[in-house]
Amino acid sequence: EPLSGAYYGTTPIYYVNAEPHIGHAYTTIVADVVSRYQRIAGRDTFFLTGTDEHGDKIVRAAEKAGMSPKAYADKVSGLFRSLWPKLNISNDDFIRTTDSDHMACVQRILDKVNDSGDIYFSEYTGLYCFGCERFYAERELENGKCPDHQTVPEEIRESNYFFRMSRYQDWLIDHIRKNPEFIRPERFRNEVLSFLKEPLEDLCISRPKSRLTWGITLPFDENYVTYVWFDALINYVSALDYPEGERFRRFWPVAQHFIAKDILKPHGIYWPCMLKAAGIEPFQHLNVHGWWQVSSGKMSKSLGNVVRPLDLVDIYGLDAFRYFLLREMVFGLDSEFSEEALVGRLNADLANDLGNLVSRSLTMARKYFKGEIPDPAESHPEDEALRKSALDLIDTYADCMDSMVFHKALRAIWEGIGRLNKYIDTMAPWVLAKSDPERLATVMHHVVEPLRIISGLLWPFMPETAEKLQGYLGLSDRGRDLTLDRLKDWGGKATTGPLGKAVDLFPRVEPGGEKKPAADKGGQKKSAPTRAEKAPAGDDLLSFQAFQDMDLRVGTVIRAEDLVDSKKLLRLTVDIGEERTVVAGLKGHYEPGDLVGRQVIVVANLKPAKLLGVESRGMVLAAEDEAGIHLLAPDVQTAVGSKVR
Ligand code: ME8
Repeated sequence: EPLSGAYYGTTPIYYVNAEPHIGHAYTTIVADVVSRYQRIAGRDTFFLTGTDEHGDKIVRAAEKAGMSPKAYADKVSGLFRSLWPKLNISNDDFIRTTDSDHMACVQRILDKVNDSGDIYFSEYTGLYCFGCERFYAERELENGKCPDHQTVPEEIRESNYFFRMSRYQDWLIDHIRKNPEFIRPERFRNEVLSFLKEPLEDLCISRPKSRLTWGITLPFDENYVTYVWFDALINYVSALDYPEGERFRRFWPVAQHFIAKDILKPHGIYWPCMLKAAGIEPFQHLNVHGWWQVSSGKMSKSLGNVVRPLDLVDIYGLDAFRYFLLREMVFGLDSEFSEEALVGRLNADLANDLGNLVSRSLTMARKYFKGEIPDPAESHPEDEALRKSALDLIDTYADCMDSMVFHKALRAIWEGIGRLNKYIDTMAPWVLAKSDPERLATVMHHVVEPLRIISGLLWPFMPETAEKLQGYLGLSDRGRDLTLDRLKDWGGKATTGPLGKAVDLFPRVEPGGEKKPAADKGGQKKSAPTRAEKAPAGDDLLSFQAFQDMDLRVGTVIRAEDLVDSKKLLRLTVDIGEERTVVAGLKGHYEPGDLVGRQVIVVANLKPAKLLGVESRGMVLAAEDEAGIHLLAPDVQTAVGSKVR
């Protein structure tokens, strides 16, 4: 739906009983990506994160650490606060529930709800889980145990204050039904609705000070502190200076919360009811994602399977980490975290697709025009098609971002990268450089403009990389100033200066983080290796035996056919003393007819592989440069089957 000119996004405020791990990093990065997106969409944005510091859980963790709750909360809250800049999180505020403004705001809301008759005092006996800090109804337990902690809850009898949540059940069901996007994606909306089929119980919102003192004192009974969730949820409005604040007026109507499914119930049920009781409009959207899991379990401190964000950032770089989290997880579903998958994406999507595109484009712009591309001449249909697809990409991207399907937004950008790489291959600027300088300028324009668009769309995800790229492209508008509207301004020349030199944006890596030696880049690199690239040293050197193990043979192509379903592949039949079928990526570089009779070098002892249903038994050797792919062959006709040494 159309948003107004403002946007407000929040993360959960994290408990200070444990160090941040990639689960916390994920939600916060998602909220950051969306905030940055909203900024380039031209909206006035406010982005909030913070820490949740009261309650039993924190007291127990502090005791374990031999510290007072306040000193302990200061320390761990500080860990979160100092982590975020390292992940390039652009939050506008960081709230702590121990802030005096927040505490005063909670008391004000409690008074208001109490005055309107929605709070009552009552004796209660119930099953209490200390891990969750809440009472459980029998039917919520699994085999008598807390479903989250797998511990048997303790029976506790005490007098407490209760919030008449049951009063708002019908209103809430109605609100969720009328606003299908209130809780999204849909599976979580359904989960809340199905929970609301049972009668809603009132919520116990106090803890006697005899049991817990680390909390906000109830304004109407100083023998009690506020239940931690009734305290914590209010952060979302206290940070906006509810009720009088200008921020509250401006941003509350467009509030969006980001959480994982573990805290769906407090956010999907308690919070809207609390707001209603306090006379505050409901938030706009609750965006719920799944869990990052490690070896199929939820990450948790007690299981000792925590993945620490900074360890990964140190090894692979921040933007690769941010990209991976957003590309890999489907928002709303669980994902398995694996370092191999991260490395795979880094090498394939970042080093190969994006890195190569940027480096070859800028290299050509500098080589052919010293970075100043002249005005384009008349465009051809292929240029028009590329331009249209690049502009359409902006809309597709915005749709995906508005509906929280980040992996699709990224996939769309990578399809754009693929189209641009293909356009370069087809237009072959290196050929035009020799034959048609005017056409070359037009083509290079159609390379640079989509790159500018891609840099802008990448900024929310990978701010550092995008700004680097915008620098190479000589753009005067960068980062948040390069808005979606500006991106649509194709060829808006005023913003473009001379193109700079691209450094290796994303070096390829091995799992564990070793950068691959330059000579190993092989086919990934489009430009010819220079003399400056040294041979790898030590362990990276190939043994003589390893080379000997390769069975390289001279062969003669006896048949070559088009594989109709493939954009790249031809099927060759090669005589190497016996007939071999070899599927090779030569389409577009060689006409099948021209290959027959040619000599080639075949890797003869390669494991067979099925490509498009054809079994390929071997590979042909070729060299690659800007002009394309060139088959290797002996320099005089040589007997088929001869070994290459
Ligand atoms: O619940 N996968 O704080 P918390 C994905 N203080 N996200 C994860 C995750 C995982 N494995 N683990 C944690 C609290 N998260 C309350 C919130 S809000 C008013 C009060 C993320 O420190 C995810 O966002 O336990 C989840 O909802 C949140 O951390 C829970 O953080």
